[in-house]
Amino acid sequence: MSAPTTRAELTDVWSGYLESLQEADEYGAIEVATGLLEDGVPAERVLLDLVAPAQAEVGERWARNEWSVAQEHAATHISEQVVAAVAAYAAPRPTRGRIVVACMDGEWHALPPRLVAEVLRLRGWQVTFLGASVPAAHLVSYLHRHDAHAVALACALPMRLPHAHRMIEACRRSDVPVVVGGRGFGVDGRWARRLGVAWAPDAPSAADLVADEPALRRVPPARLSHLADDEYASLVKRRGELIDEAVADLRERVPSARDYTSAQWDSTIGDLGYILDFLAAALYVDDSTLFTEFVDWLVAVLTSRGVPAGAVGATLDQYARALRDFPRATRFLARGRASVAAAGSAATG
Ligand code: B12
Repeated sequence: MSAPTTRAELTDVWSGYLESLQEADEYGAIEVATGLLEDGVPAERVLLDLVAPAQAEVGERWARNEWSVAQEHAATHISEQVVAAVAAYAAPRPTRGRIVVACMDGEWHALPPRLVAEVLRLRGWQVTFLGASVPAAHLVSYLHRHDAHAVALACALPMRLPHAHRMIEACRRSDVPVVVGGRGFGVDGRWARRLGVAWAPDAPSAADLVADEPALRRVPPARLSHLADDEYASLVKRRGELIDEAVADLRERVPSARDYTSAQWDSTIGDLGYILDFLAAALYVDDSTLFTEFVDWLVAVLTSRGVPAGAVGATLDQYARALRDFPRATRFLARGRASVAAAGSAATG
């Protein structure tokens, strides 16, 4: 068989690959990837047209409750092994400066930036991959000790954007140019622009950008004057108290909540916290769509697990009562509420 030459042809191989992920067949998955390399498919394509879309599909199956968390973890582990096998096969020698690649503090999605790191390596850069959740202070001290041409920071969850901003600023103080990426900055990178930082939609664009230092340094300033209203800071300060109030409200409103197991409470409190963290991030970048996109996602995930959309709506109402003195938060919560109502009527329809 000749080597697949188009993305569509790779897609055929992809279904076999996905089956290996589903069956947790590590050797099968590695064989598919190395088979492509042996057939002459460039390593970069194997990473970006096979491993990356398969991982996105893993996420969709988890979100639809078709795959368990354990299946997702097994598949992700296999993808990591595949990336390592592809990197070992290609074994590029660095001819250019050092790029430090790291996840934002609190960010555990290390595989997407790992793919970026390998693509940068394939393009000749010497890459130091620091992996998941790197505290800002440690990143900065690393940058002080090692001469870096640029730092590439990853963020998969928009709720980490305020942390991302602090980290970007910390790197800038070390005079190292920063490029960011990952779905946390929005599909079109609009929240990166708000934070005043260079953004790349994918690994090849990141590679082009780091090769163009003037472009990397030529970024418009952050537009965050709305933070003067203090809503973001006050919400963060009141986070614990707001969750306690929402739990009390839930106990009163939903009699069956009194019989929740501790695991059910853990996940409920986790969701109550996520709602606030996404609301806080939306306030930080002053964009209600960050919050409504999250609400849509949460409703879809919960309804696929048998939790009605109304449960999210009632929590948003509770937060809206508690935050009635916060005009922007009130507006964002109302938009989230409308999104829940739309999802509810779509489900009924
Ligand atoms: C694997 C995975 C995990 C693993 C990560 C392990 C690891 N080693 O990476 C674990 C189990 C830790 C995890 C945890 C969680 N996850 Co998760 N995860 C995923 C999953 C399935 C795959 C991620 C991946 O590898 N994607 C493949 C890459 C290639 O795709 P990509 O992001 O588009 O990357 C490209 C570009 O964005 C860009 N890019 C990416 N990063 C960077 C960085 C730079 C610097 C640059 C320049 C470019 C760039 O280049 C890439 C290649 O071209 C995604 C689904 C998805 N669609 O991605 C969910 C997903 C991201 N997770 C999700 C969620 C909700 C979570 C949790 C909150 C779940 C929970 N309740 O605990 C936690 C949060 C943990 C945390 N604080 O970080 C949601 C996020 C939804 C949302 N509304 O934001 C997703 C989308 C799943 C879903 N469909 O609902 N997750």
